[in-house]
Amino acid sequence: MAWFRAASGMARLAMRRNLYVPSRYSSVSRGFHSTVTRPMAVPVPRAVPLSRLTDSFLDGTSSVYLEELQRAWEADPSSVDESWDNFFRNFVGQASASPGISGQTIQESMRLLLLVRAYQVNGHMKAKLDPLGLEQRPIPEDLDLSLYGFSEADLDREFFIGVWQMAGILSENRPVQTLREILKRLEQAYCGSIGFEYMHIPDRDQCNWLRDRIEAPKPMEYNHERRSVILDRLIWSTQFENFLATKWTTAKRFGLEGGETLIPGMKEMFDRSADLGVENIVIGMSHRGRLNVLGNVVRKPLSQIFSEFSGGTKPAEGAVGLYTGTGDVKYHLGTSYDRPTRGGNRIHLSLVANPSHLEAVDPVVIGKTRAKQFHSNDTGRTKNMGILIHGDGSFAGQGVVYETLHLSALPNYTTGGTIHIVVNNQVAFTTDPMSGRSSQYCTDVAKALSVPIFHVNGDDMEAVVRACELAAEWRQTFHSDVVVDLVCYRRFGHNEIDEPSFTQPKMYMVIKKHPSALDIYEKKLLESGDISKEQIQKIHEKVNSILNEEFENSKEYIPKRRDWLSAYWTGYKSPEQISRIRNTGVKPEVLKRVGQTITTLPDNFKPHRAVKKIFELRAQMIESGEGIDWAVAEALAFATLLVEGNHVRLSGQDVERGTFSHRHAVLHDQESGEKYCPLHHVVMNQHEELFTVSNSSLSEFAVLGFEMGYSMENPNSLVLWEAQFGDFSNGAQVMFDQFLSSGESKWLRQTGLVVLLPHGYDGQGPEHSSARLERFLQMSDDNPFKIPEMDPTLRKQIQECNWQVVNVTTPANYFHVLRRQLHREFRKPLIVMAPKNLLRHKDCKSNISEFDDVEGHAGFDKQGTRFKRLIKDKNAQSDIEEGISRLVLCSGKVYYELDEERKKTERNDVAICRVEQLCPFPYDLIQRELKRYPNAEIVWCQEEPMNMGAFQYIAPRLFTAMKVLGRGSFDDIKYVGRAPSAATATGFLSMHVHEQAELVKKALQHEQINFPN
Ligand SMILES: Cc1ncc(C[n+]2csc(CCOP(=O)(O)OP(=O)(O)O)c2C)c(N)n1
Ligand SMILES: [Mg+2]
Repeated sequence: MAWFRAASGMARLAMRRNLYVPSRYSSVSRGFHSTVTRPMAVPVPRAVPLSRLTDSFLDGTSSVYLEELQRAWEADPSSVDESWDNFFRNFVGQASASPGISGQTIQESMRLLLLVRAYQVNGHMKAKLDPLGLEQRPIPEDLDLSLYGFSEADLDREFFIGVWQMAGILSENRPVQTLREILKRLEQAYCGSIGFEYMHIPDRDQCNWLRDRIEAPKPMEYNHERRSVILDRLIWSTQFENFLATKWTTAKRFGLEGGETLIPGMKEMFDRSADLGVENIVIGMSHRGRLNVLGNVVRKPLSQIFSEFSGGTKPAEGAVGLYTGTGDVKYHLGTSYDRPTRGGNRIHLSLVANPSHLEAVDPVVIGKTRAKQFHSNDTGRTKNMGILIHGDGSFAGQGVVYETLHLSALPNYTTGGTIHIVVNNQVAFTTDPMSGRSSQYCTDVAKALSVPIFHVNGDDMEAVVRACELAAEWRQTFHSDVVVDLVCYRRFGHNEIDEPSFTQPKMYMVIKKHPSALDIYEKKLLESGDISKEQIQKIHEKVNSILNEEFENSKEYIPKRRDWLSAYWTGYKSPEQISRIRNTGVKPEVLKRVGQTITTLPDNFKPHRAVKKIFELRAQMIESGEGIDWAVAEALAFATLLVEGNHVRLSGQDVERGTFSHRHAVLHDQESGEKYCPLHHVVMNQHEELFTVSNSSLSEFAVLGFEMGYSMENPNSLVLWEAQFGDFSNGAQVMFDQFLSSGESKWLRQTGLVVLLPHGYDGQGPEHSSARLERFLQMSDDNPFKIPEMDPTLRKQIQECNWQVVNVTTPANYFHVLRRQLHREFRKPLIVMAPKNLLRHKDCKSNISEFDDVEGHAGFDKQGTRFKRLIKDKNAQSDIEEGISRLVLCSGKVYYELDEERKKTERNDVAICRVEQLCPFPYDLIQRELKRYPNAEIVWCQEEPMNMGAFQYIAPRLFTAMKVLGRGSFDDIKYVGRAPSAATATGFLSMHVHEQAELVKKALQHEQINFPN
């Protein structure tokens, strides 16, 4: 084994060198950007004398190969060819089993094996991927025969390559072959129209599975029937764009011209997937070719597409008052249809609506797919699949791509593999790949995962189909992601009115003369005699006449009532339909029973000492019905919803234990390390995913997107995402802006997603205090100067608003606001400013009676037990309290500090009300309190700086409420809180303590409050 140690030492050296020397392919390749600006000298490939092995020859990959071989031999000498058996025996000092094979033969064989390996690793670099032929990629040195000591003269010599326990060329029981034969096979397998990148996958079976297919003895040939279908599909794809271009010459449609083979590729991929058991496909894609996909793949009626082109999307006729939202541009809309497949199956396709923000839809699609799998009990994840279509620029550039890829194998996020297709038109708007990425391929980010990447020349129709089919087979076999990089071009500008030659003159000179993929395929089929000119003509005429017919129909097209109540959503109310307000209290016996379940641990379970104590305290809370804290209230909300048959899923960073060590939803046995989740045992034979709590990857954007997509599938699920410390949620800003706050309005899709944002000023510095409450309120769409209908029987205030923002101060109110999410006939996102120090605050406790539905107890208001949008002052109970000189309105944990200060200062003439629901604004309750305190000075107190927190949102609404009652104007709203600030909070604890004490003191001061001065 000495030889190997020496060789692998050299290999390591060589690898280390590779890390320091910039790639020599960097300076010339169009697609590969190097950080080195001046081209490096390119070493000339040199022949290696047969008799000498050098370190450059034994590079990292080769040494791994030999290592593999040696391991196989050590395990079972008969598993390698006799010649290798002899070879290794020589090195370990054993006698050869059959002398006779010369050292020379062995060395040549070894080199040949390394050549095969080199093609497997780097063959894609020589593949003909660019339809325009502009890409000048130097052929890697290790595909050069001379590197292995071979020359032209050796081509017809026979070589001994052995037979290996490996799929592909090396498994064919043809131990002797000419070099020419071997090379031909390798070139055909790896250097044609598909470049296969898979050697980064460590799993041997997966690599062998691929080798079997890639290195097949005969190139794949489609029969006449398949070819006719492929041609038909390509004609549809091509004609569709042509038709739109002629009818709407200047409309933006982000045409697929140059990448038309995508459509037949996708259709063949879907057909193959359906053959292999897929029933449902969720698709996410951006602008490029989206209309073509909608029309030709998803089968949205062409007349509808054309009608939308002519007049834009319109509200349904005659549907006065029907909620239409703001709508969106035509190339963003989603839809879903059932489509028959080639194999006679039916497949349900849904294209998820998306914003312009490229790639933002990726995690949403994956989350939706996962939810489909849960709700259809698709435990094998073989019936529901996600497909993402990307652009080359955005795939390489957008971080959410990486974040989404990294969800792919996480137990609570996996969907059993997503197929990614990159429509790689080699340009992003006006930007060349050189300026757009630092990697060789736009797909290199996917190499972080052990998944194959198929680069395919988009002009080779059948290669595209092959790559797409192979991707479908891979996904169904290995249940992991796979990438198809469709290398094509963009025939016109970024959109139809853009001039591409301003920035890519040379490329567009080539494109102008370049035949379409359809021309190329038709020519190929004609030449092969597979199809006649007349047949082709016939298909063209058929497609043309259908397109024209549909165009005529589009003039009469009347939009139907919007299809937003899809699948599980039947019966849910749109914003214009009143939904009854329900109570959310739960029967005491149910509370007791689930309470016991969630506070009891199995006898043999050994929790951490501190956790044991926590659970004992929790059990006491349930037993006595007193002092119920935040964590127990949350668990009770989850448990009671589960008992009622709902699904609950909570995800986010460290949510299982809880960032503040308060939740303990998952416990760890201190001896065995086993986990126990009490909420998994609430109902008999509970499905293991019915309650899901899961620590997520350290991502905000993708994880929130995932949960967002998840929540949209089925209304009977409470889906929650918790942002660590609240403040980190702005890493997912696009999700809040583009999806959560405006998705219903743009796309008429509801979600009841709950976002938990820990919030509160307790001296932890600027990134652990704010959660940016003001942003959520600023995005709320309730009119600050109009009081909507507030009568409980007619109230639609929440339905009409884009989302709800609450800052809750009692465990019971938290319990009700969570339950309210599902106990209503519509769904609305809920932003919760969640507490931190209230999690353990002595006064932040609730009595069990505030959770139950029994009449006559403390929590039972006039209307019953439900979420309190406003909590009135705990002292003043009469309808009119004339002796109160100040009404302090506040929200969140500052209440407890104000209450403490009031006690201390004995200011019994000050009333403190908590606005628990900030948005939509509880006008009715605010007015009730204003009336209760006719002589009170009105103060808004917050702990955030003036330009943050709720002040800017509250002020105009409070003013509107006051104006109607004749209680003054804007000037009569006194602000108490921190001064305006750039940073959300001070980083100095002492400063924080000082500021906090000052503002609390000021809210309770005897003198009138001067504001703004
Ligand atoms: C996140 C984001 N940033 C910027 C844009 C503006 N934009 C629209 S298309 C585009 C280029 C996209 O290039 P690519 O991903 O290659 O797709 P292609 O248009 O070439 O199909 C850009 C930058 C956007 N839509 N989204
Ligand atoms: Mg592009």
